Amino acid sequence: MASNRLADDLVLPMANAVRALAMDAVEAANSGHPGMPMGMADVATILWGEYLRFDAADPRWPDRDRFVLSAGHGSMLIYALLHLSGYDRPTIADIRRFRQLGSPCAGHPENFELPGIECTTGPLGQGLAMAVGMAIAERHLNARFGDALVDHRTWVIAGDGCLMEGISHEALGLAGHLKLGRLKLLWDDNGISIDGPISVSSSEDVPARFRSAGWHVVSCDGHDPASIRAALDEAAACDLPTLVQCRTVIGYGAPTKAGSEKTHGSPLGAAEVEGARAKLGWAHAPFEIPADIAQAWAAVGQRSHELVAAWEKRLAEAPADVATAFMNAVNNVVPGVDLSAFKASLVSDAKPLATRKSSEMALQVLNGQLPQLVGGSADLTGSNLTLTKGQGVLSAGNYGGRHIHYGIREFGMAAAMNGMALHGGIIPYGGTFLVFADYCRAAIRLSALQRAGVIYVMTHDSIGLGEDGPTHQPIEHLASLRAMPNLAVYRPADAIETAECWELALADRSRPSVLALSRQNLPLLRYDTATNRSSAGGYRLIAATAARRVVLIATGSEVAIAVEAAKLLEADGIGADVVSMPCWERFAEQGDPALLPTDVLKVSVEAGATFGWERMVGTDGLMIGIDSFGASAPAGALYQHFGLTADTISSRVQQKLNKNG
Ligand SMILES: Cc1ncc(C[n+]2csc(CCOP(=O)(O)OP(=O)(O)O)c2C)c(N)n1
Ligand SMILES: [Mg+2]
Repeated sequence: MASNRLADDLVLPMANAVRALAMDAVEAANSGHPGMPMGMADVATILWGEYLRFDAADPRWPDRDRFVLSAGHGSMLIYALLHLSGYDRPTIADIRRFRQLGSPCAGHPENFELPGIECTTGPLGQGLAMAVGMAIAERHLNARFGDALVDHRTWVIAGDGCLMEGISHEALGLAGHLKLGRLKLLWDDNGISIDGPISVSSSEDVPARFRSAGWHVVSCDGHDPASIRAALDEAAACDLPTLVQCRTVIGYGAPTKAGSEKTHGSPLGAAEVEGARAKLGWAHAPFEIPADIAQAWAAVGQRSHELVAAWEKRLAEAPADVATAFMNAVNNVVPGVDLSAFKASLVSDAKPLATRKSSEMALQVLNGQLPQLVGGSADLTGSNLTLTKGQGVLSAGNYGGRHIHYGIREFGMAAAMNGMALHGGIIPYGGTFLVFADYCRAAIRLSALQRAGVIYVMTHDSIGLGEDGPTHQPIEHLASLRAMPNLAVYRPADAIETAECWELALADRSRPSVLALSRQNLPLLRYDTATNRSSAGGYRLIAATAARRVVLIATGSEVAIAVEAAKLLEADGIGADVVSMPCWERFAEQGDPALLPTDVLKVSVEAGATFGWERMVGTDGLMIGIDSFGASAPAGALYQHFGLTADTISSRVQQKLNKNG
């Protein structure tokens, strides 16, 4: 099955080169995790040396196998593999500066630092869940472009921690259901985590768990090349997702600490390192790789040259439109979308629509224009309105479908979408209720950190969802999402803004977006469609008629209420601007600060926590929102109860103006 075998007498010294670099780099940094790379060095050497299809000279070859180090704390493993197999970076100088400011060899592997690092890992379990997304992307693109262009595997190394995390349940359940046979998970079964033996906290039968989810399971002695090869052969040949249980010794080679949690996350110390060198028969100075081993490793990085050349030839022979569509997809080139006719139809109909509904209508058009859009929902398809006509469902029997039933797996969905976006070729969007953004939050954070342009369709975005009550009503969610760096949070006010926010989210390929959408109908507020006014983050929707004394700043469903409140104020001779602010982040980047003048009362109106609105209204402004949990009642009654009505807003503004004198 493997394309070639490493010479038997080379496997151990090649693996020892990995071990030595891991020990030495952790020693130099006086911090890091030597145990995992030392334990998995033999498995990784055989995987990279004989199975993984990659070309160090062409790290972005679209049909490369994906390798995910889900146990990201073992980052020195991947840095050593990349360096030894001949990637331009990391250099040995980079590795000497492991974990230091400016070194691409960060504490945990970061996809934006080094080609060859497919995703950022460290938060345990998420690497595995992202790999599921990569494996979905591979099958989907295979269905779209055929075996000639897309035919690769996704290999993951995960530790006990990854498999103990709850997200592993979601990830392996989804992978088993979708029969992702190209996904191969190598479990570093060393029986140890930070607190000591795994038995202090877990008694579960991990292989049985995988089997029950539809995976094939093989096991091997992770320090015996023949056993590793037999397991990897079986895994590679199997058309089910496969768990390869690799029984290993953490810190393998360390004379007194091997097999103990002491090797997990701290330097071994000079004496132990010296002892390990002796035990492993590695007589070389720190960071020094002898020429024969360096050469053997360099050959590993070059062994797929012919595969790449053959693939390039197939690409060149493909019909021009197919080749262009493929390269545009994998390079994340988003051809301009055209929603002008759609926006014109919204204006001519001018009927009230929930923004989740206008999102669905926009998607109907967008899905026709952008074949790389792949949607989905965590079992709320009919509520999130993410599935459009003709999109087709992606399933084990139809990988070409473009909508995924993720099941009730919000975190798994979000992480899978990260994997799809990072694999390339797909722009993923997926839905759940905004309140469950918290279930996805750790993956949203990784979208942002990894610069992955995932689009989160989060509906039922306030008390406006009504009767489901406070468990389902987001309060602090907008504020908490806005607090996250490199995430654009959109809360459109009507159908036109919804279309605009979709345009912006699609164009933004290096940061994720959240679209917070209403369950309830909202009137059309915008009749001008020539320019995308949401792109500035906030804009003056209505200008004061009387002398301006107030600026009302609102988002989403509260913009229409602010417009009514402004009318009441104007009727009393108080001039009021209304600013619609669908996206704070864009407003900070390119909004017009003159919209928020210092000499008038500024008032925020949003059906959520007021936390943070001081930024817009100042400490002397007025913040109208909800700083408690919601309640169970019809939406209209809740808006009354929480004072989010034109009457209440207008009288609170007048009180504040009177008090200010
Ligand atoms: C979500 C998450 N929780 C906690 C940690 C901190 N952490 C890093 S490694 C680790 C133990 C992992 O055990 P295992 O996967 O068995 O790694 P090994 O000790 O075998 O290298 C923990 C708790 C983390 N990185 N991510
Ligand atoms: Mg372990």
